[in-house]
This record gives sequence, structure tokens and C-alpha cells, in this order.
Amino acid sequence: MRVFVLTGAGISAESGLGTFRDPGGIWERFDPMKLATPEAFASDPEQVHAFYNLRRRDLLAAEPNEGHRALARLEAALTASGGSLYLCTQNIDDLHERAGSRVVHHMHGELLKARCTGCGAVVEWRGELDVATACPGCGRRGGMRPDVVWFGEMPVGLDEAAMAIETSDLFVSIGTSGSVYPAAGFVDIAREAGVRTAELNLEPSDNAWAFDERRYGPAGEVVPAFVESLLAGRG
Ligand code: BJW
Repeated sequence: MRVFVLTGAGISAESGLGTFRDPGGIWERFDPMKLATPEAFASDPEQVHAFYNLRRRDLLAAEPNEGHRALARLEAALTASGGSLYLCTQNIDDLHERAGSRVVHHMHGELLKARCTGCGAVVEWRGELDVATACPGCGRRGGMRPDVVWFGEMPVGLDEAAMAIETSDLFVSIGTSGSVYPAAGFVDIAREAGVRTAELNLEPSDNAWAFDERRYGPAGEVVPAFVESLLAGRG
């Protein structure tokens, strides 16, 4: 069986990383247009760096939860039986990798990487970033930014993801509100290709109607139960 999984902030909620649009979420406390756009970075890079420095510190203190671990088990079991799991996440955290997932497509980039806007070098980055940080590649100061995808920027690897959805047997969306495109349109690609679809979320997402199957509850409970039922052939 070939399974495509799309995850969003909800899968990391029980690890203590905030979601964006839930009550008390990140975008209720911070204005996305002032922090998550190329224009915001151009006009106030210090403020953008402070926001991502804070989130990088939170991430380094967080641990994967049972939802992440269940997906790592699913990958191992499918691979061992000749199938595959394509795990595509909108999350910039590394909790899937730390839970044991081997191949993860980060369509909105990675918080623990920095990119030089001058030479394009991408480097692992676990510390603070600021406007004085020098690029380890070209030495230029002022051009280092978090290697994440802001509003108006092109997500990573869309063609590859679309092909993986179309050639899968099951599309599963976990912990995402379905409000940010193009990820929110992935379920439509699956439906048009005749792929079975399932949504696992705390509550119905904006495009819940598009899914063949829906299971609601915390990811730390719903994802392991769904994975067990899939592996037992009952999914
Ligand atoms: C739980 C839970 C628990 C809680 N257990 N569940 C139509 C087509 C194409 C594009 C657009 C379009 N319409 C508009 C656009 C533009 C825009 C967009 O979508 N805007 C919308 C807001 C309307 N999209 C873009 O700009 C994208 N780029 C693009 O389209 O490029 C094309 C292009 C570019 C240039 C030229 C030409 C074409 C880029 C989008 C980048 C998004 N970036 C962010 C920030 C990344 C860095 C960072 O983290 O700071 O990505 S925004 C933020 O939203 C982050 C997330 O990945 C993303 C999605 O959020 P997510 O994961 O769904 O979180 P929430 O909070 O919304 O939902 C959490 C869910 O979990 C809820 O449902 C809860 O119920 C649930 N939950 N606890 C289980 N315990």
C-alpha cells in the first residue's frame, strides 16, 4: 500500500508547539503579515529574527509525541511490506525526524536551517540569527534568513508531492486547518485521481467535506489508533 500523509501544526500541538489559527494560536498573538512575508523581512528583519529565534528555542525544548511516533511506525511497516509512506509536512519543526521518520518532505521549509539571500547557501542552524550574522558560505552579513516559506513564496517540491498523491492508494491529512494553499488543495488532487481520503484532526477542518473518512480527537490518540487499524488491515 502507498500512503501519502500531509501533516500540519495540529500534530505538534501536544508537543507544546502552538498552532496558528486555534484560539490563542500564533497568529492571534502575532501578525503574520508583519512576520511571515518577504516584505516583512525586508522592512523589519530584526523583528522577524526575534520571532523565529523564539520559535527555534521552543522547538529545541520540545519532544515528539505519540502522533509523530505512530507515523514513524507506519513508515517502517509499509516499507517492510513493499509499500511506502510519503510524509509531507507543512511544519517547520523536526519532530517527525526525531520520532524516527526517515524521509520527510518539508514543504514550508525548516526552522533549523538558515539560508543566505546573497549566495543561496543553506546551512544547519540551531542558534540565534540576527542582521549581523555572517553567511558561513560567502561571509556576507545581513542576508541570513530562516529557511522557511513565507506567504507569497513558492512552497518546496510541489510537483513531486502532486505526483506522489496521484500514485498513492490513500491520502491522509492530519492536524491542519485546510486554510493555507497550495497544501489545502492536495485533497482535491487526491479526489481527482480517485485516491481514498481521510482527515484526522481535533475538529472538522475548512475542507472536511472533501474527505471520505473523518476521525476527530487529539493527534496523540487518533493517529496511533488510525495507524493500528491500517496495519491490521481494518483501515
Ligand atoms: C489539532 C490539535 C491536536 C489543534 N490534534 N489536531 C490559492 C492557491 C494558491 C495560493 C493561494 C491561494 N489563495 C491564497 C493563496 C496564498 C497563500 C494562502 O494560502 N493564503 C491563505 C491564508 C488564504 N499561500 C501562499 O502564499 C503560499 N505560497 C503560494 O501559494 O505560492 C504560490 C506562488 C508564489 C509566488 C508567485 C506565484 C505563486 C505559501 C504559504 C506559506 C505558509 N507559511 C506558513 C508559515 C511558515 C513558517 C512558520 O511556521 O512561521 O506556514 S503560515 C502557517 O500556516 C504555516 C503553516 O504550515 C500553515 C498551515 O497551518 P496549519 O498547519 O494548517 O495550522 P493551523 O493552525 O491553521 O491549523 C491547525 C489545525 O490543527 C486545526 O484544524 C486544529 O483543529 C488542529 N489541532 N490541536 C489534532 N492536539
